This record gives sequence, C-alpha cells and structure tokens, in this order.
Amino acid sequence: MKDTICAISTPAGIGAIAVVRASGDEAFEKLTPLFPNINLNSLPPQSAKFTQIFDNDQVIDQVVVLKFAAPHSYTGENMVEISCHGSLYIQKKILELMIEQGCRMAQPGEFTQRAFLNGKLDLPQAEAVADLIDSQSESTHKLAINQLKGSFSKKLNSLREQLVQLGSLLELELDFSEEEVEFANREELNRLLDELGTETDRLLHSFKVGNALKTGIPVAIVGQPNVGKSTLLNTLLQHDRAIVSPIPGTTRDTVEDTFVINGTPFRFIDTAGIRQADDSLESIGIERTFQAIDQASIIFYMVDASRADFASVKAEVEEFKVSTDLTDKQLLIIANKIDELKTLPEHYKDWHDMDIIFISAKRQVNIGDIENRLVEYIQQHHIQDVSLLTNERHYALLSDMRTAIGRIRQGLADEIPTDLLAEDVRIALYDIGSLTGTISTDELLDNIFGKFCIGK
Ligand SMILES: Nc1nc2c(ncn2[C@@H]2O[C@H](COP(=O)(O)OP(=O)(O)O)[C@@H](O)[C@H]2O)c(=O)[nH]1
Ligand SMILES: [Mg+2]
Repeated sequence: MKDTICAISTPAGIGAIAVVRASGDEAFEKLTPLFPNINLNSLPPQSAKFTQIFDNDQVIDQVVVLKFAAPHSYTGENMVEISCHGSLYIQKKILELMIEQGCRMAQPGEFTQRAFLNGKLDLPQAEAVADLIDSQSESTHKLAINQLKGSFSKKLNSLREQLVQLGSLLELELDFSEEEVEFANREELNRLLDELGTETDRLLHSFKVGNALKTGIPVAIVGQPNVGKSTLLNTLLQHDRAIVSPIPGTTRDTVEDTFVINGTPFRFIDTAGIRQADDSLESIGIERTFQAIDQASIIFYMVDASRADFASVKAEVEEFKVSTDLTDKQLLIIANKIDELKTLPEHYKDWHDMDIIFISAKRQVNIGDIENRLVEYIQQHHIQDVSLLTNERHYALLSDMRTAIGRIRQGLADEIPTDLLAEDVRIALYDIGSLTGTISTDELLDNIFGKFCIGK
C-alpha cells in the first residue's frame, strides 16, 4: 500500500486562499478526524463540501473540501484537496494536522510522479506539467499544453511501433538463418529505416527552435560601432535598456532583453559591435559578440544608410556573409538612419539580392517592418502549431536513437550479420522506451521529478 503524502500546493506566502492536499490509498480515513461535521468517507466521490476543519475541538478554519476517489484524480489515488484561507498559520496548521494523522510530507514532484507510476501520464506528459507551470508566453504555453495532451507521446509511440516492426522483420530472419530462406525484404527494411530517420531528424531539427522558445528566440543585433544597434534595441523594447552614445565602442558587453511579439518571446542581444578593439575590455565585448552570433537564430546586421561610402558598406556586409556560418540562421540587413537621407539613394537598388529593411531607429520609422519579419519567422518555423522538441533529455535520447538507425541503415548496405543489426534495434527501442517512460530507473525519475516544486 502507498503511504499518504501531503503538501501545500499554492506558493509560499499569503494569498486570499491556499490549497493543501493529500494523496494515498488511505487519504479519506486519515483525514476523517479533521472534519467532524461531515463524513469524508461517505461523501460522494468527485464532490466539494463547505465545512470546518478542527484541531480536536478547536475550529481552525472554514474550508472547502474536495474529494477525488481513485482512479479519477490527478495522481490516480484517493485525494483530498482543502481550500483554506491563505494565512500562513492556517496553511501550516493544516499540514501539521495531516502529519499528526499519519500523512507524510511529499517530496518535490511526488504527486506527479505518482500520476506517472499509476499510468495517468507518461513521462513526456509529466514533464509537460513542469513546462506548463513555467510557461510565460502563449508559445511556450501552447507547446506544453500540446505535450500534456499527448500529441508528442503519440508521435513517439508511432516511431516505437515502426521500430518494433523493423525488429520483428529482422528477428524473423534470425530464426530461419539456418535454412536457406529468403532474407527479410531489404527494400521494406530500407523504407522503414528512411521513414524513421526522416521523422527523427525533423524532431531533432525542431529542438533548436523549441529550446530557444523557453528563453526567447535569440536575435543578435550586430554591426559596426555607432550604426545604432543600442538605439534599435531600446526602440524595440520601448524603453531605455542599453546606453546610447555617439562615442563608438560604448557598448562593451552584450545587453539583452526579451520582448513578446505575437505571443512568441524574442530575446534581443545588443552587441559590442564588430571592429578592431582598442583595449582589452572592448576586445572581450567583441568576443562576446561572436558568441552571440553563434547562438542566435536570427541576426540583424545593421549598417548606417546615411554613409556616403556605400560601396564599402556593401563590401562589409558581403564580408560578414562569407565569414559567418549562417546555417539555420536568418540574416536580415537593417539599414538605419534613413532620416538623414532626403531620398533613398539609387545605389541601394542593387541590394535586392539581400534581405534588407530601411529604418530610422531614432525616429522610429519602419520599426513595424522588423516586427512583421519576426512574425513571418514564427509562421515559417511553425512555432505555434507543431510539436517541437523542447526538452534536453528528449533530445539526447532521440539523437542516440538516430545514430542507431543510421548504423542499421549502413549495416544493411554493408551486409553485416543480422544479429548485429538486431542489437542496434534493441538500442533504439531502449532509447525511445526511456523517453516515454515505459523503461525507467529510480535515478531517472528522481532526476525528472526532483526539479518540480513541492505540492505538484
Ligand atoms: N540620425 C539618426 N541617428 C541615429 C539613429 N539611430 C541611432 N542614431 C545615433 O547614432 C549614435 C550611435 O547610436 P548607438 O545606438 O549607440 O549605436 P551602436 O554603437 O551601434 O549601439 C547615437 O548618437 C544615436 O543617437 C537614427 O535612426 N538616425
Ligand atoms: Mg551600442
């Protein structure tokens, strides 16, 4: 029998109300003495009752008691949730009373861990609960909700089924290897492997965006000193975050802040600018600039459109394009300070091979065009409508599975013995099983649920 666990589930501090809850086979029996005015045991399941909670003959509070009978509760066990007034004294007192009646303080994430162990959720769904609690924007919320609803798990299960099919085709071959039977249809095997590989690659690929969403999609603002990078950051964020100065090299470190556009958080990183440094402090800033470029999903390369030597400006942008690894990155050229120009100079007409936007950061001209570009980026990367890979643990396991699939594909081509291929199928199945939680160790579970808050 499982012991009965209890915890305060609302945040530490004083609120209008707080929730204290308990879960376990004997939850009703254990808490019955706290509510002498009702009979908790005979209360209908999934019901709420307004009553008083007592410490012996002393009333502690007026509360609402919610009763959930197994298996129809969050944990899948008998559960009692008490909504009390938010006084710290009352919250602690109720917890003490529960412990006096033989309940035990819950470990972090223990309610959700029980939900997993009782088959109410699989591991990705349980992990989505933590993401949901953490979500601070529409996009991260949507991802977490989809994962909680099981859309990601469904995808994983179909990958698993394909792996099982692959395994059984190979096993069949092993069973009959003594006889001169026809080998498993290689075309069929290859087709299965390719499908698995493509789908896994798609998921792995989505991790960059999925992971970036948690902290905001990184946008690095780079360019020569004094082109207006810090001014643009301030304009985008609509307040003065970075120091703007006419003295080149003022921004010596990266400054960043997040801003939500169309429900998606973007993290803008204002950089020190790219140029030969005069002192060591500035060169550290420039080093950080290259790190920011490296980590960015989107790069705003800023130039000063009012400069007369436009040929060298274009050469500079072209130099940046060839010297930077732009794989999986979107580059947008931002030509600033158009307020200094009477008309857009002719020479910019031949920039049409580049993605360029003309703005004035200072006078706030065409800033909406930049925001529209970011909205397009959200749409192009399906940020708000597909299941993206967002979790480090999932990424590591899927990468490992992808490697095994690659080895099987290669092994088939090299005609290596079937039992070696079957071994890689087992590895891949192990990976996906650890992902969904059909295979789990105590260490793995402690790791996942230990990161939850107490009471969840
Ligand atoms: N005329 C004009 N000046 C600007 C514009 N944007 C920035 N500046 C000025 O350019 C100088 C350098 O700006 P700053 O944002 O510090 O450039 P950074 O070194 O690239 O970060 C400051 O004097 C700004 O006021 C603009 O759109 N038009
Ligand atoms: Mg600056």
